[in-house]
Formats: sequence, structure tokens, C-alpha cells
Amino acid sequence: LEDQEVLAFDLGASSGRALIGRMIHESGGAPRLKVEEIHRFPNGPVEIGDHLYWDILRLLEELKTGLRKAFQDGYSPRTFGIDTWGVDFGLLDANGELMGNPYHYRDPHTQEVIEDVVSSIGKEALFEQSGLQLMPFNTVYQLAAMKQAASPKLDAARTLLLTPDLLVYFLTGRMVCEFTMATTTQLYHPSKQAWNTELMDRLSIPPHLFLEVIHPGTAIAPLTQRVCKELGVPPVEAVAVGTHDTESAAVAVPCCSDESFVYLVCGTWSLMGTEREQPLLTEEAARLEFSNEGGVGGTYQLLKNIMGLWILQECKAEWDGQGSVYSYSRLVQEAAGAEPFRSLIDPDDFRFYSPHDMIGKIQAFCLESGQPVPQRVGEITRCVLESLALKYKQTVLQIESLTGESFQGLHMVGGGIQNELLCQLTANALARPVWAGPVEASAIGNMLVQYMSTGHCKDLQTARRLVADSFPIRLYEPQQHPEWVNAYLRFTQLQARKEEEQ
Ligand code: ADP
Ligand code: LRH
Repeated sequence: LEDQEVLAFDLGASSGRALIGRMIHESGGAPRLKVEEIHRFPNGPVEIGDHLYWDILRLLEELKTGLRKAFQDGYSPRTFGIDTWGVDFGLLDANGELMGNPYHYRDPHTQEVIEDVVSSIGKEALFEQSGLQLMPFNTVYQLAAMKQAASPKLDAARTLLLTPDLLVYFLTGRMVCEFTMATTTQLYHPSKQAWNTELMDRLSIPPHLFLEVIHPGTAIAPLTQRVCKELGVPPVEAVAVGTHDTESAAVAVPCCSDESFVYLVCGTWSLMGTEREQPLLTEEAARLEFSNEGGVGGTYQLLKNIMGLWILQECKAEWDGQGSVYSYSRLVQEAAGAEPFRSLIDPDDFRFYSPHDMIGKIQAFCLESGQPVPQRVGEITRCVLESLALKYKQTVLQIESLTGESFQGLHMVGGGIQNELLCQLTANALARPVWAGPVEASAIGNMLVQYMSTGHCKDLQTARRLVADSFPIRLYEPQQHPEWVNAYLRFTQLQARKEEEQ
């Protein structure tokens, strides 16, 4: 097979990037995937009044820049794929025009409707019919919030396109709805493999907004002639990848054995999960707040959304705003020098979900729980990282109890693995090895699904073998300090105390 190039756009909540992938076939050796980043740009919410939005048109411009650069730099990808964060969407009118800016999933407007939706449908029914844990940002709550606010946009809308599908539409003129993103809406029924129109009816969400679902690996359409002319590029073809970034990342977990594995996609969010053939819809999975998200190759990913490095991103933004600009490596250095286990937080305490005043919220948590209040940059960063490591341990144990599997170690992928301290702390907390890599897992998984669609990569197993053969995977052996056992006990007691208070 010739060395065909592909282009992957991976948009995370904190940054987006365009990468070129090339499959290299050396004589006698196993094929390798070579990846080069050609464009990177920041991303984040834009505040207007009480609302938070995505700057979707600027993101489109960044994609165009990526396309232009690819060809200017001498690459010639034949296909491209777009993956983004989950749940968010744009609404289109009857003329196919975008009606306003898409909300950012942290927009607070869902908070008033969640209780109503849960009490009218029932928490158990919502889980059974979607496989998802209750996250305030799920598309269903966003639409219910728009309905409650009598949004004229919602009344007039003809079509809902989830973010990656919206961007594909802008570039190709073709409207589709890709499966992995569809399963993040909480409006897709995993057992029926269909849109949950009954739930839509009960919440007065118009079912006509939702398109027929297509699966990862499906060719969509080439760039429009207009876009080709504007950018001076040939008609590269859009392929539906695992358009939900978490699902693209899961494709690139370099696990090559037949045994089950547990992974952590470590970025703005920490998504910890394991791959299964069917959703796990038990009461216990619901109680422990796990989701079953549709994955590539007909899989389901049983996973938990953990607040993740968002907490540190927000602290960093505050320090930057005060004029003390710290790089992530400097923050990690400060944390490495700080006293271990001084103060811990529960990263999933809901106060940490919304933007702003993150340092104050961490300090308030510590004060309320009778712990020393972290002040210095290193103390705060260490508190966040150790708490995340403990949360990761708890989640691995929960996945083991839910599935009856036992895992030898943890695969970590995503931007957060550049934080070597976090990887080491995680190995220590777990008392098991951590295999870290690759960093750009979502973009790589995106490329691999493009290669599946063109017949260059057979299946998930081949894809993962290719990742293992192509990228360095760093091993973190656990350093077993007895303090980790006590720290875990303290961590679970903090959570129990909070539950009692509620
Ligand atoms: P997303 O795709 O959700 O935007 P990424 O996968 O890009 O997120 O990961 C972003 C996170 O990676 C940041 O919040 C930061 O904590 C971490 N990170 C990025 N660069 C570094 C670095 N050089 N050292 C340590 N951590 C880093
Ligand atoms: C991570 C992610 C996660 C979703 C959240 C909205 O980027 O896609 O899987 O739940 O963003």
C-alpha cells in the first residue's frame, strides 16, 4: 500500500491542533505511523453576559489555516477527520444557516432545569435509556434549558449539528450525525440503537432536529469547490472518525493483548474507562456515576468523567492574570518541591466545575474540611495533583468492582501525561505501573479511523498495535510509600463527610 497521508483536526476545550499522519511501510518491518503537528491554536469559552459560548467561526478559520498549511508545507492528505469535546451543538435554520453561537458546555443555564428533568423522567430511567451519568452539560439539559427559556432559536431550528458535524458541514456542505457524538447527548438509546424520541417528546424537544446516525469510518463528502478555491487546496474528503475526542483517544490506547485494559484520557477532563462490547446498565454502574459512551468499532466505553486538569488550568489562568506567568513545567517543578499530602480536595466536588476563583474554591474546601489551607503555587498545584491521583485510584477500583476484571496497570494518554509528576503520583497511588503515551492520542485515533475507512488499517487491534510500534510509551513504576495508603483513607473520608453533610 502506498504511503497515504491523512489530516486530523483535534479540538480540545483548551486547545486545538491539526496533525498530518503518514503510514510508513519499510521493507520487512512492521508499518509505522509518523505524525507531524502543522498547526496549534488556543481554545476556551467566550463570556457574554451570563452566558458562555464557543467562538465557532474562529475555530472554523483555524481549521482552514490547518488545511492551507498542510498543502503549503508540501503534504497531500486525501482525507481529513474532525474530533472535538462532547455534547455541544449548533442549530441551523431551514436555509441551513447557523443560528447564533453554540453554547459552551459550562454555561450555567442547565442548572435550573436538571432537577425538573430528573424528577419528571426519573434518574434511573435516564440512565437506563442513555447509559450516561448525570452530567450538567449533557445535550438533553442544554436543550431543556433552551426550552424553558422559550428560546426562539430552538423553535425556529430545523437541524441540530453536534460540534464536529457542524464544522464538517461548514467545510463540505453535507449534514451528518456521527454515532460517538450522538451518544453524548443523552438522547440516544443504546439498547435500541436509535434516537430516544419518546424522551424528546416528554421534554418537548423537537425530534426533527436529529439526523440519521452514521458510524465512524464512513466517508462523508469532499471540501466544497468554494472552500477549495478560497484555500487553494484540492477536494480533500471528510471522513466520519470517532468524532468525540474521548472515543478517538480510546482508539489510540496502545494495548496489544486480548485482555481488558483500563485507560485514562488526561486533558481538560480526566476520562477513565475500559472498553466493552455492550453498555453496562446496572444499578451499581448508575450509583457509581459511570457512563457508557458509544465508541469506534461498535464498542462501548464504560467510563467516568473526572474534573481533571481543568482545575489546574483555572489556577494557572488566575496566576497568569496576576502577572506571575507560570509554564506547566514550572508549576510541576514547584509542586515537586512542596510538602506531600498536606491538603487534599475531592476534584469532583461540584464547586470546581464552573470557571473563576479556582484558588479560592480549593482553599475554601481545605478550610471547611479542617486541613491546612494551601497558599503557595507549589502547595496548591501539589494538592490538585495528589487529589487527582487518589481519585484515579478510586476509579480504577470501582471499574474493577463493576466489571470483575483486574488490571495490571493503567494506560495514560493525552496532553496531561506531559506532567511527569502526575504520572508518577498516579503510579504511586495505584501501587501499579503506569504506561504513558501517546500525548496526541485523540488526533492519532482520528487518523487511524481514517485509515480504517480507506482500508489501510484493518481493525481496532491492528490500530493499537500500530500505536504501540510507532510511539514511545513511558513506564512509571510505582514508588510504594506507606503514606499513600493513609492518604487514600483520608481522601475517602473527605468524600464520606461531604455525603453526610448533604
Ligand atoms: P484538551 O484536549 O482537553 O484541551 P490536552 O489533552 O491538550 O487538553 O491537555 C491539556 C493539559 O495538559 C493542560 O491542562 C495541562 O495541565 C497539561 N499540559 C500541557 N502541557 C504540559 C506540560 N508541558 N507539562 C505538564 N503538563 C502539561
Ligand atoms: C473531553 C470531553 C468529555 C466530555 C466533555 C464535554 O474533551 O469530550 O468526554 O464529557 O469533553
